[in-house]
Amino acid sequence: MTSQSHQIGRILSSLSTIYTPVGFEIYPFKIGWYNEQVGEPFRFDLDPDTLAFVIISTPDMFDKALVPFMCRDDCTGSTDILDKCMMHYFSLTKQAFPDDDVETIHDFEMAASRRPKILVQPAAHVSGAAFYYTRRCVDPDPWGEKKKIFGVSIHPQYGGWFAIRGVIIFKSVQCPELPHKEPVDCVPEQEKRRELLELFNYHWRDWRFRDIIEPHKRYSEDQRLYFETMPKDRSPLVRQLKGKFLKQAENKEISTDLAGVGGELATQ
Ligand code: B12
Repeated sequence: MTSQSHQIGRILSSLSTIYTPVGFEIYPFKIGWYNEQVGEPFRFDLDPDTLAFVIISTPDMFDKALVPFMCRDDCTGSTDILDKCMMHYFSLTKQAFPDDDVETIHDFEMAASRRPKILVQPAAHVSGAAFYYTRRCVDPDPWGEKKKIFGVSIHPQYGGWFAIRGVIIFKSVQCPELPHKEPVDCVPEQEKRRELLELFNYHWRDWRFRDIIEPHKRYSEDQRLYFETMPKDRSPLVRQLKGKFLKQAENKEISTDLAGVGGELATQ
């Protein structure tokens, strides 16, 4: 094993300790791979071999990270509790690597130009995490130039039942030897791709695009209800989720150790 792959292995293992137990997945990529795919304004002015990771939330994240976080935080279901929870988990990486130049970027962060700081779908694609389907992969294009069609990423295990939460960049770590992993093309048929893009663009509220392949796991009823409910109406649901979580913890159905949710949060 070279010292470089040893270093990447060490970083990956620390990140796994933080993210895997609470329902996230992590995938390494090189900044150069991302820069090659996105337009000029989105590129990073970094060495192309710079090491970065995409962070994905699986259906388990809700029960393992968000609900425990709600229990610790004095939360009533405000819009930003999810963002706050993600910020907390991203900050754990900075804490774990105090001597490295680490930049974390969330999916919701905007640059001064009001553009997203990171396009997470291309990042997930180049890391091999989830195939990014856009109109470019439907030939001939059935929609016509004037129609705006947004692209969608599909995960080989979770279909559309996941989210891409952001990236973590290790600015001082170069990884020229990192092997490139192609994403799994789980929607190879042209007709299915058209259907996927139409479901995502015109019917995303009914969740059907997420089932374009048979997923290993979907969002739970609780999770769907939570996301379907307007933030202003979430308080009763949040109370109920907290009660359910604490009862399960009491009955030892789940660990009472709120994995990674530091005590300092109670005062935040
Ligand atoms: C802005 C935004 C919106 C806007 C505009 C949508 C859009 N795609 O532009 C609005 C508000 C409409 C929106 C809505 C929704 N969104 Co939205 N949105 C975003 C956000 C923040 C940025 C997307 C963006 O601006 N793209 C800009 C354009 C220019 O990028 P692009 O089309 O990919 O093209 C560039 C490159 O990708 C490249 N390129 C082009 N084709 C290809 C092909 C390949 C293979 C590659 C590698 C590169 C590549 O060239 C282009 C030039 O740079 C992302 C999070 C993020 N930070 O990325 C979430 C995101 C795309 N949204 C998401 C979701 C789920 C939704 C909603 C369902 C609502 C929701 N949050 O539940 C709806 C559904 C869309 C709809 N029908 O309205 C998810 C999609 C998940 C997935 N499985 O793909 C994302 C990734 C958020 C996340 N955290 O997971 N969204």
